[in-house]
Amino acid sequence: MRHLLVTLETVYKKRPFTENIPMTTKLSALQSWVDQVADHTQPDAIHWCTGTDDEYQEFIEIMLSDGTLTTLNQEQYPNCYLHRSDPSDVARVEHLTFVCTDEAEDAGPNNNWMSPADGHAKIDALFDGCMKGRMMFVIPYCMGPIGSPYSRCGVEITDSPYVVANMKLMTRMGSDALERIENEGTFVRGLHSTGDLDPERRFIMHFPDELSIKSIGSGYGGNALLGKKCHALRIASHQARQEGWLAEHMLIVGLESPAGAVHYVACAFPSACGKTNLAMLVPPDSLPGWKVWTLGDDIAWLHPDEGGKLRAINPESGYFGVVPGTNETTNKNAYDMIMHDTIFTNVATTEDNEPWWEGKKDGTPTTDWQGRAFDSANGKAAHPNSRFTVAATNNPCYSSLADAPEGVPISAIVFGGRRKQLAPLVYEAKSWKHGVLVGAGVASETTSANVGEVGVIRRDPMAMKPFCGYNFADYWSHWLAFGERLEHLPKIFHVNWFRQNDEGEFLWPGFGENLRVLEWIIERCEGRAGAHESPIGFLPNPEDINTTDLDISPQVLEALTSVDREQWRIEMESVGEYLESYGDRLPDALRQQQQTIAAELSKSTYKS
Ligand code: GTP
Ligand code: SPV
Ligand code: MN
Repeated sequence: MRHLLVTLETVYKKRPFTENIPMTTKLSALQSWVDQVADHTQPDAIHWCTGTDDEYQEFIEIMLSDGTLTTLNQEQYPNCYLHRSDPSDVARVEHLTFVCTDEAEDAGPNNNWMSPADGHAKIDALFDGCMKGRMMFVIPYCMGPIGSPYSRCGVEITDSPYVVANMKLMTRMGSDALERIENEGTFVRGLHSTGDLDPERRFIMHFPDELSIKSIGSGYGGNALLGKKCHALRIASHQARQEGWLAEHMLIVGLESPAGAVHYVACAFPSACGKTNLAMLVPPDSLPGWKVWTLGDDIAWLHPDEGGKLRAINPESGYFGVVPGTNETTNKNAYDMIMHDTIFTNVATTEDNEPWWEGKKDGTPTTDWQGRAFDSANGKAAHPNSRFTVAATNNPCYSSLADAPEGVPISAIVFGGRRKQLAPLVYEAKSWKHGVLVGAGVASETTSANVGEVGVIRRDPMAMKPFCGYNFADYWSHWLAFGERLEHLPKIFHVNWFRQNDEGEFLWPGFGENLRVLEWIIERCEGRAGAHESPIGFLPNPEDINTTDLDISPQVLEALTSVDREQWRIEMESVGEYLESYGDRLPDALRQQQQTIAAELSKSTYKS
């Protein structure tokens, strides 16, 4: 390893970019962009990432030697490392995230806006000379299987070895991606620097018309791993609208019934609302014969195929998942998966130097996420948004179809949110158009995945509030038009695992037991399960949910499967007001859906 470190020093530090950089790509557009960025940011040296396992190890060694990483207990957690981020840099920063389009209206009220000229000027000033004394890394990556027509490539330039290591675990990065980029000639340009980590000088800017991203001042997750939210959602949603597909904040999971039928389902839940857990679900013993396969846990790219079916790929190849709450009971697959070859960010540690987090059943934290002696007076031991980064191949229920260029056919789309009250366990939309309204009306309590207040209900349409790269009104129009192009429309559902009683306890056991709800969803797709129609959609009767061996009272099940009509009427009114805030661009079909349901709820004859 020492030898490799020396190699980095000699190869890159002795060849400053000003002196004859070797031509490392035959794509001149890429080469000249890299040269120009180097001129602007003044790194000591440049390294083009090849994506090999040896290179990953080399980066790990560099980070261990400069303190970016520390080693965790290698006997219990082989090849696991801990990164403690700057305490001011622990989550996405929606208030510092901008979409820069010529017209503010094109970014929409759902985004912070700046003109491209102002955006570039503001952020370019911060990039001036920011890599002096640092290395610059060029990361070619491919979002989606290298051979898939649905995949799209990008290049991230960064000065953070932590970003390189995370990108290696989470994307298909390196030489193969570079080859595809050179053949295609187009790629998303992502420029990132950790800058000085001062929140005053932190911005994440998107230039959708230029297919480019500039991010400075944060080294954390979605702010810094530009392939993820910045490219695969904000830029990709813009591209998808132009090209006739959808880029969504959705997990993709395969559900194999005891009879052997496999259905693939795509679910959009807001950040920290259960995607990773559902994607890796372990069937409970009381539902024997079911198998669950993970295709993706965060992002889905959806295309109509030649036969008019909806197909999905996961653009990522690894997970950046929430650690707290993970244990043998809630998510055994994830718990096992993160016991090796994992980078932990902002967890606590035990005396034995094992990682520790709230919800872990064994061990006692002695050091908190900031590296201080743990004292509960300082709050939690692990940061609530502490994360694991692992390659998808670590996942015990990883589906090999995640690498299939043609993706998987989708039977159902499921929206969901985190709501203590009101939203029932599950209901089914009456049509695609109604489903678009259900998605547009998603509301959820805010979580620690973003800096800011936690637990406040906000509208989070399609779980895309922080991630849609253009005006939501145009996005809903695109969803409506997209449905017209599908011959076989997937059914659309809404779920809520998070209803609580007056004591603040969850009414539904969640996690593996969520399979019972997925079973109903699949059987509805097959035309088998029962339901009754209500103004909000089709609701299961209590007996339609498989409760074999489930410890749940009839009263609780009744509460979970029914709707308070008056409260829902108020909710629909609020959805209507929210939609109207988008003004003239709001598609009429969506307004009509809302008005039809609001009118039905106002009729006194309806009883839920
Ligand atoms: P992002 O990575 O931020 O997009 O989050 P995510 O949607 O993948 O959420 P994740 O599965 O990581 O879950 C977030 C938190 O919710 C964790 O602390 C989980 O333990 C908890 N959680 C997940 N599923 C359930 C559930 O069914 N019931 C309850 N009560 N909690 C859940
Ligand atoms: C989310 O916040 O939805 C995440 C984590 O998945 S991040 O990568 O930071 O966006
Ligand atoms: Mn997410």
